[in-house]
Amino acid sequence: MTTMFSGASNLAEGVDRAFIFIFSVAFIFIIAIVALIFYILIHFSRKKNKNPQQFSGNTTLEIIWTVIPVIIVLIMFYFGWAGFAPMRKVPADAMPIKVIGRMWVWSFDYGNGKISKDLVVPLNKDIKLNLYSEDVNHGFFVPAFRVKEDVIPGYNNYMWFRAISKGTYDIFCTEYCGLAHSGMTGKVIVLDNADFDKWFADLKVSDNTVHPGLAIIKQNACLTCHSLDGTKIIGPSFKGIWGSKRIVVTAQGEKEMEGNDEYIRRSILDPNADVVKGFNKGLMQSYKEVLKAEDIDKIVDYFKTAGGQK
Ligand code: HEC
Ligand SMILES: [Cu+2]
Repeated sequence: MTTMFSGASNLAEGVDRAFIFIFSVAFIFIIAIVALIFYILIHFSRKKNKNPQQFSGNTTLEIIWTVIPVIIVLIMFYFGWAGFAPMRKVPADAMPIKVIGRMWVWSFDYGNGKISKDLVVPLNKDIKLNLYSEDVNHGFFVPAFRVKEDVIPGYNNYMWFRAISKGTYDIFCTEYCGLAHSGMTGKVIVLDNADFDKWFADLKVSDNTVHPGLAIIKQNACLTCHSLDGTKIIGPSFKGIWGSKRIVVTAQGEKEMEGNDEYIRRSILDPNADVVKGFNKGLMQSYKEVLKAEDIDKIVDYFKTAGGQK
């Protein structure tokens, strides 16, 4: 069935209806106003009207140009409200998924041990997204679903939707959240129920061509801030991190630290305790809530055995 509404979620139609109405009114008005300008320019030109006249007050006209816009604006409000109200009414049996925004990556926690960087959802099922930020303000936006909500640290925001057509759709961050904000994108993948169940039950990390520690580093987007080839990005490169010396700034002053097991663990769990000299405090957030102890073991092992390179 093709209609004028092409959004991929149940909420899209309400948004599109408001948009189409407001756009049509604006379109009709711009045509009418421009036409009127030309009419007045020609009809009331000096050539045709040698003697200027003074007018004042016209009650009929004033009533018309007050009442008609009020009605139009109230209709806009009606469409806006009718599209918006259902967005805040989450069905009681919606499937909850936790969305975590952090500089500059989205991740989706399904609560069964499955954490994904794509939002995978079953077709025609109500989904509730609980939106959390680990650091600054982000905005979670799926244009094809016509849903968008702010993701604010310390405030548990939410959204819901039901995907109504299979496919892959873009996710964007719509609050400027720092250097790589424009790269803070993702995908929503809408699957059949059977495919979704298979995906949902499969808990192993699929990428086995790379070191498991590197796979975890990639999944958690550590590489938006850390390179593997020695280049400084936002943080120090991982290249040669194992066994090397660096100066760190602590509350007690500067000291030299070696890139060993204990230091790397602390850097990941409590990044702002020892801040590498020449880099900024407060950019890297703790991964205490994100990485399991065995994930960190794998990262440490990757640094130890592969030296933090490809
Ligand atoms: C938003 C940017 C950012 C992200 C994402 C990030 N880091 Fe960092 N990281 C930094 C900065 C900046 C520093 C240096 C300041 C400090 O020590 O806190 C740092 C320091 C480190 C250090 C110490 C490096 C050294 O040479 O002493 C390690 C280890 C580390 N990060 C690991 C990770 C891991 C693992 C991840 C992903 C799970 C990660 N970081 C994600 C910004 C980031
Ligand atoms: Cu963001």
